[in-house]
Amino acid sequence: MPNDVFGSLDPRGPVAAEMADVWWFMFGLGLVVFILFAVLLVSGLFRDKGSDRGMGSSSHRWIVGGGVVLPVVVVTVVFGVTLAAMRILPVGGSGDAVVVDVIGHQWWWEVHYPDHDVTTANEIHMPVGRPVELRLSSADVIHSFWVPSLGGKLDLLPDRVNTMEFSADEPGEYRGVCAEFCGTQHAKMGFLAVAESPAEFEAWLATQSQQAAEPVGEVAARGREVFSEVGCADCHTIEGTDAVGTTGPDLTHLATRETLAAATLPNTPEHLADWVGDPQEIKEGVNMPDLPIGEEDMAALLAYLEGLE
Ligand code: HEC
Ligand SMILES: [Cu+2]
Repeated sequence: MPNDVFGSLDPRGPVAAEMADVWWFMFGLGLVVFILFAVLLVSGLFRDKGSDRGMGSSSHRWIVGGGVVLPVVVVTVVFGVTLAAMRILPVGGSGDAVVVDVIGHQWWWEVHYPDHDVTTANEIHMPVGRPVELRLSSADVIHSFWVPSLGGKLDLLPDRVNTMEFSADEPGEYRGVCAEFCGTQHAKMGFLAVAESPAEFEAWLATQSQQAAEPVGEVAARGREVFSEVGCADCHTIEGTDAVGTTGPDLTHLATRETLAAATLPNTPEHLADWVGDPQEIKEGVNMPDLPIGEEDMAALLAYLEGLE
């Protein structure tokens, strides 16, 4: 699980930094207007009533100034500052960007690196300092992609691809969320953006582009059979085996991931057993059934899954 959970006001990348600057500017401006308003209100309350007589034209000026001129000036300034910030936001297409296709599902994230033939889920690895071009779409309903500390936030739509870029200034694990209500388990649709050194990123790509590890030992080998027998293979792909389902996440390198079920649980043997044994208990309504599996077969299955490095 991420040990660094930053918010949008603690930016870790240029896009998020620009957005945070605009936020602070608007906050400051709002504060000034608020104080001005409060001072006028209080001074009006304590004014001597008698002195109001004959001030018709001055109250007119207050209404035009405070009700029309001031809002127009404030909104125009905010508009200008926002436009200036938007100009530096990349919208895709910079030459050396890492291209990542992200497909939203109820309630997890499918992640592809088309240039490297890599597929994973709920984890986006990225080299520090290099832009990532995200091509976002959805397999079902509308979702929204958001990593607060890296910036962005863009909808994933079923019928088109939305593109956005961001990058990270320093290594770290940045939590992302689905920011558009997409069904009962919307709140458990998280992911990690993992920013690492270019060398670590290349090593990660090299691992992920390989086929699944062969099971070590008899128990794990039996686990691979169980995976097909009980129907896991209908929904999950494990490269290099006959499991080619696409309803659920690709499990080829499951053991290298930090979380399970879209950043809902840390990826430990205990949580893996809980999840496979009773996914409906952890994410009610999830598109993975509770399958009846005998104790011995379950132990074999878990041994196999834990070996998928
Ligand atoms: C009907 C389709 C279906 C079947 C059958 C199925 N799964 Fe899943 N599985 C899913 C879906 C969908 C998810 C994603 C759930 C989520 O996070 O919302 C998932 C998630 C998982 C995950 C977590 C992956 C991750 O990276 O977060 C594991 C592990 C897993 N399944 C293992 C299994 C095993 C083992 C079996 C067989 C006992 C199995 N699944 C059967 C659909 C299925
Ligand atoms: Cu969603």
